[in-house]
Amino acid sequence: MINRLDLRGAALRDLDALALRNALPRAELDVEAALDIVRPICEQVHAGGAAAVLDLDERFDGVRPPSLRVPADVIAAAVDQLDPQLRAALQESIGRARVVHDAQARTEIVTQVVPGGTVTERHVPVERVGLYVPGGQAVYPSSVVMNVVPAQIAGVGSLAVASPPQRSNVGVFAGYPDPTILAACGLLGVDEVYAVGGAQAVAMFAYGALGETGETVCEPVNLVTGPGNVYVAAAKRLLLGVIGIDAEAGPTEIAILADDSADAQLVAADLISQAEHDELAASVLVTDNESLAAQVEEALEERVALTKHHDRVRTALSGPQSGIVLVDGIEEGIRVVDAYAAEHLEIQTRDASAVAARIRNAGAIFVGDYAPVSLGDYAAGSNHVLPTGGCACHSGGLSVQTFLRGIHVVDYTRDALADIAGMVVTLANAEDLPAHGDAVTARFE
Ligand code: HSO
Ligand code: ZN
Repeated sequence: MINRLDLRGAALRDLDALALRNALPRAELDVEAALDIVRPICEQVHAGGAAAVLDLDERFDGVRPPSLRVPADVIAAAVDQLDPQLRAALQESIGRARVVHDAQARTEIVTQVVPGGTVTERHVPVERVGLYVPGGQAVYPSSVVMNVVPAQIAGVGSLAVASPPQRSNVGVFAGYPDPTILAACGLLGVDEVYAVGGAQAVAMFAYGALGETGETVCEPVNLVTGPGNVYVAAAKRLLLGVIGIDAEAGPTEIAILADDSADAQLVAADLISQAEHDELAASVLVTDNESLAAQVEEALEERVALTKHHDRVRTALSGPQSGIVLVDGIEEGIRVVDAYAAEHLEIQTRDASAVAARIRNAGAIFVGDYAPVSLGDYAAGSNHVLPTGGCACHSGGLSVQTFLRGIHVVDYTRDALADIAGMVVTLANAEDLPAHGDAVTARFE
């Protein structure tokens, strides 16, 4: 069911980092092609405000919400009706995420560069954030937690959530987003929730939305975060500049680096766990042990047949984005997983901590037998919004920092400026920008 790629011997040695990266299995997400579809949708929202958003809800999600903004009593009802066990699990997940993200809070850093000259770095939260929560094939209250917790700890003053209306909702929830999404918002104290999905949600956040009589239904936001399908990614790309974004999330990925000490059943279970998300999800095993590879193939066959979403999982595992990569040793394996830069990387080897310490490129690293990606998805305390598609080479996951801007506050006395004035003039002249130098010398004439 899963492809094999043999990179033993010369096959790996002869590849430089880029060639290696290109040789590895990976999903291609054609965001560019989706731009043409998304552009008129964004224009429609820009021109038509709340009424246009509701029209698009009807067109794409097959239901017209009673109101674009979800009323407070509907959010309260979702919290009330939440299954007690799920409520306890969400609370635990929120609590653990808060512990980890609290530790990321930044303080002001004052640096005295010279006597009388200081640069202070202040960390100022983004004023207003729009969080997108998907609701098609996937309904993830856990993603509400992962986005809202760091934003709140950063001190974001105004936080709005958008999630698609669900055609199958009944009673008070009819025409609104999935009740578990609403309940997660309620538990986190988020009371501004909109029934809108896809590109139109990103456009609504970017432009804001006025109602029929010119009243504000949704204020524009400064930053949009949260995962979504290719249309959400395309809208983020299109509207970047009007808004800031976290990342263009692609299909989820798990890579596992394993040696002969790994348990094939656990490796198979973890590969399947992320394949469950999406037919385009990628599951990649990198190992130096042929017998483990064979055992994992066997275990996949057995386990896939028994898993609920077996069709989706089988498609993901047999797709070109998934595979078992054979390497000569763990050294070579490290090279391969570093080139791949997986969203999630599990290390199931001897001395797993030491191997993990050597990894440079991964969204998150899961060490040993007792840290499966599923733990991180829900309740490790770590964030599960992570860079996909190789973006872990240059980006990290969502954190408190995502919602902060560092602002340098420059404060020099007359003497401190006088001391450096000559060098500023020299540098300005070297760039043929003499007015820059004049702005300094003018202070001493
Ligand atoms: N593995 C997904 C997150 C998720 N898993 C949500 C389950 N629910 C991307 O990191
Ligand atoms: Zn997951």
